[in-house]
Amino acid sequence: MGPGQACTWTALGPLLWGCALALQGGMLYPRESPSRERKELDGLWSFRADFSDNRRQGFEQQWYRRPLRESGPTLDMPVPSSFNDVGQDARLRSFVGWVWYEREAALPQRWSQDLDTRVVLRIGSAHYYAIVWVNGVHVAEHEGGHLPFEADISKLVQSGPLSSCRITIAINNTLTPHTLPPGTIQYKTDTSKYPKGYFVQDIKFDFFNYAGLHRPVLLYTTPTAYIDDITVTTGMDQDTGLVNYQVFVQGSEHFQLEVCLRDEEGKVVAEGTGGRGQLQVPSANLWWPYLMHEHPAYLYSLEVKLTAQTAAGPASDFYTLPVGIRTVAVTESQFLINGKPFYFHGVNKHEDADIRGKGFDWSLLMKDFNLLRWLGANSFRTSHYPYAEEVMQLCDRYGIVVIDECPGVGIVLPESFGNVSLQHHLEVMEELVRRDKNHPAVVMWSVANEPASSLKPAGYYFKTVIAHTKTLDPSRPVTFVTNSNYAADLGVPYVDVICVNSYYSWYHDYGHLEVIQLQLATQFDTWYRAYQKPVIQSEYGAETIAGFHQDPPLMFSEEYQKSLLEQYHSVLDQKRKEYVVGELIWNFADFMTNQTPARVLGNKKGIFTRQRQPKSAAFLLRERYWKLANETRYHRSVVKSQCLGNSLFP
Ligand code: GCB
Repeated sequence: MGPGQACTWTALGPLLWGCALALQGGMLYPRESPSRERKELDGLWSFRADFSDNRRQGFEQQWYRRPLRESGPTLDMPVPSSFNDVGQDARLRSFVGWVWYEREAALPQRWSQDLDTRVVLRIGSAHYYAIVWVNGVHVAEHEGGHLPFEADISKLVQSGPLSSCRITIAINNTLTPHTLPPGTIQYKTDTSKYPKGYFVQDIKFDFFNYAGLHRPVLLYTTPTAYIDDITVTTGMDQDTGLVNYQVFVQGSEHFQLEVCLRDEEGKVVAEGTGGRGQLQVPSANLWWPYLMHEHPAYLYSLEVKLTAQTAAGPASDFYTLPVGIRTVAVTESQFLINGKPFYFHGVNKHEDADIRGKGFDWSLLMKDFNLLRWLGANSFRTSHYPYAEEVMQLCDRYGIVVIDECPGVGIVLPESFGNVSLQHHLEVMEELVRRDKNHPAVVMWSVANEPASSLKPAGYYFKTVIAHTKTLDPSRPVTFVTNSNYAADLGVPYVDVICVNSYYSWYHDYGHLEVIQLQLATQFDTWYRAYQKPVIQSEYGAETIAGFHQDPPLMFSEEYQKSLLEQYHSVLDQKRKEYVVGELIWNFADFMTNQTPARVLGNKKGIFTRQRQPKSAAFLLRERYWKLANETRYHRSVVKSQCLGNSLFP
């Protein structure tokens, strides 16, 4: 399929998406093993934005056919990173349309010569729509900026005497009413005010639409007969852990599978054969959240070995998957992990930082996890899109519980509730579940944030998305996030847990902290009375400029943020004894948004600055979270054992 056929380009530029993706195969994270190799392609890529009026020059001149530098001037662009904030060109910061990335990759000789090797190109995230060529040949297309996609490029790299391959990726960040998240292009046609052809991208969500190759790009190999996917669900029978596994194989009809589960010491605790089965682990170590057990986040290793008959003879493939044994359940008023009540005391995050925008960065990731643990946070929501796979792996390893959200944010236009959008939303949920289903840290799916779900089609729309998600994964509850103002929310009846955002004394009754307690108590009682489901305060907070001080507290000062939080906490302390099962602050850190008069260099509701330095509220929250952890019966000794060096528990 050529680029012209893939999508419909309006005369003036941005895209109307018409391409439905058929989901094929698994999306196992590429791990090295005796049968698999990886080659990272991070670093500097050649880059060129297509500034032509219709943004189509790159396709008209087929920039993918030759080295990009031969098409015109290119920039050096780091990968992973957003392209927006790296340079000094204001036009690039707000660019809407196609940008082109290119890089040559030198291949180990055996990859191109050994015909029993399968070579795969994997792109962790390309925001928003991507088309990929290798040596000028179209190999993949993908819609959606927060989930990985792959192309099997073996035939291409094995078809001639090649020692390298040229990878070209064209990426379009245009959002339409049918993308997730949605957006619209507004054409400004008044020539007394705007130059000819002028347009801007309008979005209804509150974070900057960063774009580019945001996550690692890599090549990896498998044998031609290979382990394509593994699905694991876990349970408990008394103190025996149950690990149900299913393994999918591609490339051979004649094969054997052996699986073995090892504990953290490397000891084999259970073994099995065949494509599906149940492993039983006597006296299992459960995967517990951070601060809930003296040994949280216990991970076993599921080793899968495939032995297949291929035309060239027998071949083996090995893949090792970390497995946490845990259960999740929801009652009328509780969220249970391993049968014990779990209270979410955590944060909402964004993938966002200076210069790199949404680009993945190990140092930033470790800093964030160190801050989360310093704070005593046991959970976060991936507001408002799936985060990098490496983030999810760290959550598994550190016991940070995740509400895993899809990019269904800013869905407010009536067109965004039609069949085209619905179909795409279902596909995104499939991609998300396929990617994250095996993470013990993920305890709930969130299908959207604050959609305009009082609009008539919203009831059917969300009923369908939630039901579909439950079919994809019957092992986890499903939610979507509403707002306290949306009394007529047509989606809420279908969720398992009610997640509600509210901004009392911020977007309403500005400056009047004294009304928070009454309004918040009313909010909780109203939602609980209507549905008898556990409730999470999924967002609350106040805009705060670090270093602004006012006593008595005034809006935007650190004191106001602290006082607002304290008012919320006193109601949360009453209601968590009844049916409130969590509180997630908005937001972990300040983050970039579109420029508007209501935002001062972005959203400043972070308890940390964008550079990850604490505001006063961070210390308040830290004290609260450690106390919450300490109060719970099961946690007491645990918190003591994990608080070495924590002055709150000397
Ligand atoms: C919300 C949204 C979040 C915004 C936040 C705010 O309700 O879910 O995306 O950033 O409010 O600060 O206005």
